[in-house]
Amino acid sequence: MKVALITGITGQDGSYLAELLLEKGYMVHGIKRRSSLFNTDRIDHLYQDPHDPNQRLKLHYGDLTDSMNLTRIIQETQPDEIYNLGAMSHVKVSFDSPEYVGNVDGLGTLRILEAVRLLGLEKKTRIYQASTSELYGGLPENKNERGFYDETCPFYPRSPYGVAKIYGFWITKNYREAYDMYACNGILFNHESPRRGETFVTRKITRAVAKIALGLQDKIYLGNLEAQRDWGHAKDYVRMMWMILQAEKAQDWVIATGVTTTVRDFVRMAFLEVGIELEFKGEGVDEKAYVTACNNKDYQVEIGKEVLSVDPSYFRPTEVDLLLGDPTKAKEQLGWVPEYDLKGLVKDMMEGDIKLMKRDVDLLKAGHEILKQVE
Ligand code: NDP
Ligand code: GDR
Repeated sequence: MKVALITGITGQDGSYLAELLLEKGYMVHGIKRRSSLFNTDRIDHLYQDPHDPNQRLKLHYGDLTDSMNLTRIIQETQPDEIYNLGAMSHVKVSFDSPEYVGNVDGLGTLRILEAVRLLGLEKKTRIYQASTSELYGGLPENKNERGFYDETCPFYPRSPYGVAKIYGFWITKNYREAYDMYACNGILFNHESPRRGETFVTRKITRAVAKIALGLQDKIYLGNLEAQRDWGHAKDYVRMMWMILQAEKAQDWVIATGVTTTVRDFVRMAFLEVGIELEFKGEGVDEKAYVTACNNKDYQVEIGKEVLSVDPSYFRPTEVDLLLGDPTKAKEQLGWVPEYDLKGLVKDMMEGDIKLMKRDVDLLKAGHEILKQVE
């Protein structure tokens, strides 16, 4: 039985990857952080009784800032594959805690690589590093001749998160070259799902749209509506993480859809999913969106209602304006064929959030409190 170790197993990608690897018959070990509340919501459906002799999912307490802990877990589990997905992954928050993000997202990667090397596992253990399109920073002059970012384009990170991840990228490549380790970077563009963290823009939007449709919230406040992202579905992307580690030769790979969309259009698509049409008026910080039609009898949103305003507190000190990936290499060499397009992604996320928010409506009716926080 193949053995995998996933850092960040409690996150969006970690949860889908754990599902995939269990389906493939792996023994899956995951590192979770100690927290004062349960933080395993996304993997609770995979829980297995530790007393079951056939247990194939095992969680270990740990942290990417703790070398001794990581070394011990790797020694105990002797993994064939390590997926280093653990990170402080929020770009805006990285401006608030830049040192921490450097430690976890940058040095954390080194700790994994060095533990594998010190334990003499460098010929056994394959390592996947969760690199990111944030490395490119969205500079127009760095695109390839077709207008996309691919594996040959230069990097120019625009946040402490991007800068920390660039260390992770290069130290992975360096260990591959210096010690002949099988260590790969997946340069993944944005990928979302119903399990996406609630403060990333797509999920913030789909949650708010569901709440507005059901009368639980009046409006949504967002930052830069002009930003453009290449959004795919996390389920498709974790399949590629696995494929990357099955390739004959360790390399770095861009995984993207090749389509880019503004935040504004994502908002439009999410509202349309529940039959609500919008009109955007004004510019910059004065831009607002109003309901022009409501074509679904389940939702009673009045025509003319203001449902979106810009709040500059969500702007970033330095922004990545546009991301658009060129996945040609992964398509040709790994057979990358995503199942979801953007419309399918928005539909999946809206269905998930409508279901969740209907539960909130029922809770309210029964006299319970519901979570009011939107950011
Ligand atoms: P999430 O934020 O959903 O998950 C991050 C995971 O890392 C969580 O399990 C979190 O634990 C864990 N974590 C955070 N800090 C530490 C730490 N100090 N030690 C150990 N674990 C820690 O991210 P995603 O699932 O979306 O992304 C997975 C990886 O891919 C990340 O590295 C991200 O930077 C990268 N990435 C993501 C993209 C995307 O669009 N989703 C695109 C490109 C790269 P807890 O649950 O306790 O918070
Ligand atoms: P990103 O994702 O920074 O691309 O990083 P996020 O969803 O946070 O932002 C995307 C774009 O939307 C704009 N935006 C807002 N963003 C948030 N979070 N909240 C808002 O209210 C808002 N309004 C507008 C942002 O300015 C930005 O331009 C994600 C993370 O998953 C990273 O870990 C990963 O590496 C990259 O994707 C690829």
